[in-house]
This record gives sequence, structure tokens and C-alpha cells, in this order.
Amino acid sequence: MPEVVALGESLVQFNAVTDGPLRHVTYFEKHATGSEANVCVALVRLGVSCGLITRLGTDEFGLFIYDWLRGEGVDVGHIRFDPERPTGIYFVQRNYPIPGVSDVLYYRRGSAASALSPDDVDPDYVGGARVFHTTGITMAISDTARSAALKGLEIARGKGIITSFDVNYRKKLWANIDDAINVLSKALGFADVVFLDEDEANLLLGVSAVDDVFRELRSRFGINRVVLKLGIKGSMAYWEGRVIKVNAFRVPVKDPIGAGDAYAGVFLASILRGHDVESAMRRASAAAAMVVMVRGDEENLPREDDLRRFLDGYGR
Ligand code: CKP
Ligand code: MG
Repeated sequence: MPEVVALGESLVQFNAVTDGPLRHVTYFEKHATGSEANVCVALVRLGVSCGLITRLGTDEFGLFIYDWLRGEGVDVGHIRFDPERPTGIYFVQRNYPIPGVSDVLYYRRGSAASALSPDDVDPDYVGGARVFHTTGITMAISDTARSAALKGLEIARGKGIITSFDVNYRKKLWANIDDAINVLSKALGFADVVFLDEDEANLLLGVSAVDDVFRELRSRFGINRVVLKLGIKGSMAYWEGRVIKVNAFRVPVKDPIGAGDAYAGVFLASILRGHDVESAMRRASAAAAMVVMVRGDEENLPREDDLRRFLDGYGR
């Protein structure tokens, strides 16, 4: 049984090789991505076993993702294939119109993973893990995927397994903002560990000052373990009464997509392997920096040795 079980859609990313508006981009690079899958690969690369519950099409892209995840050592035993539906894909436009910011164009409505349902969530599989992880993306892609994610969270909660939730608000995936607020708030009610950024805090809690965010999450949802990502300003955590701040590593950015998942995955792996929170945050920040230096979300996720070399060599 894997130590971590994650649930969510893995998609093929087509990342523009050149900067600028997609209408003028000719070449795209293909990558296996998707928030929860990224977290799985981050964990596995650091020696923490992880399984992904998802659905893929039987198309070429589904086969690519399956082989990729299997090759990385992610447990694929709970991935189902759906011959009727396609694997989700999306395109990434980089550095246009805002330098350093990427835009995504999703083709995922009706995807195989959007048909995820509570049937996909085996209570014994989730129950055998130490952590169950999912995100607000899974809450957004369909009603059935949302029910699956809530089932996973409920099972984990019931069995005393740590529930980890990354808010990952994606405006393009929600019909309206009120839906998003209601559903994501419901998910927070099941979360032990939460990852979010300032915009997401503002959306869900109506506050963005660090102390207010931590206080609201504690008083409204009883959450005692929070990581607030502040982009280039670094990250802060509220961890069982302690507040910790860690700076970000400044690196040349090719594509910021995937930074949050690198952070979450390496943070969870580090906590599970006995690092204190500050060390886990530092390692997670390093991994986020490593991932944004290239296109694709998973290729640059570090192994232990890469992480050590980055942390030792940074700024020398
Ligand atoms: O928050 P992040 O930039 O780390 O998330 C990136 C992932 O799942 C990316 O892989 C993409 O496929 C997605 O988030 C998404 O559905 O937006
Ligand atoms: Mg994120």
C-alpha cells in the first residue's frame, strides 16, 4: 500500500516552445502533468510511495501518461481506462502578455478523468495510506469527480489519516465564483493540511494578511497546519501554533506552472521523512524553483541528491 494516495486528473500539457501568443506558436513540447500527478511524482522521487486514483482515455495520451507515471514509480493500480472519453489536454502560452506569467488553454471538458466517481475510491486503498491528497481542481472538473474527492477526504478523516488539500483555484473551471467558494469551503472542512496562496485566501476567507489567514482557517475550519505561498516573497506556515517564514529562491523562470505542486509534494515528502517544518519549507521552495526553470511540471522534480546539490550550491 502506498504511503500517500492522491486523487485527481492527470493531463497532457503542450507547452509552447517559443514565447508569445499561441496563434503564432508553431512548436509545442509534450509533458505529463496534472496537479495531483505532479505531487505523486514529487513524492516518489524523494522515496515516498504514492498512488494516483484517476481515469485516463485509451487514446495515445492516456497511454503516454500511464507509462510515464508507471515509469516514475507511481502506483498505477487504481487508474482506470475509459475507452469512450478522451484524456484531458491543455496548451501553455508563456511570457505573453505578462512576462513571467503563463496562460493555459484547457481541452478537458468531458475528459476521462471528469467521469471520476465515488466508485473509483477504494476505502481499503485510501485507508492504507498515511496521507490522502487532493485539490480544488478535482472539486471543479465535474460533480462526480467532486464526490469522489469528498469521499476520499471523508474516508481518510474517518480513519485518522492526514488529509492534505491544495486549494488550487482555477477560475476557468468554475461556472461561477459562489460555487467555487461553497465547494472549496466544504473541502476545507475536511482538511488537516492546507496549501493556498494570497489570492485564494482572499477568495475563500475575505482576508489576505498572513495572520488573518491563519486565524480564519483556525477559527472557521479548525485547521492547524497551513502553508501560505507568497510567490517571490517566499512562503509562510502556521504549524500547530508556530509561524515560520522561508524565502523563495530566485531563479530564471521559463514557466511558473507546477511550482505549487512541486512545493506541496516535496513539503509532504519531507514532513513524512521527519524533517521539521522549516526544513520541509526550504526543500519545498527549492523544488519549486527547480521546476519553474524548465517547461513541464515533473521533469525537474528533484531526487534527494539533486535537492542537496541545489541547496548547497545556490547563491555560490
Ligand atoms: O499550482 P500549480 O501551478 O503547481 O499547478 C499546475 C497544474 O493540474 C498543471 O499540471 C495543470 O495541469 C493543473 O495544475 C491544472 O489543471 O490547472
Ligand atoms: Mg497550485
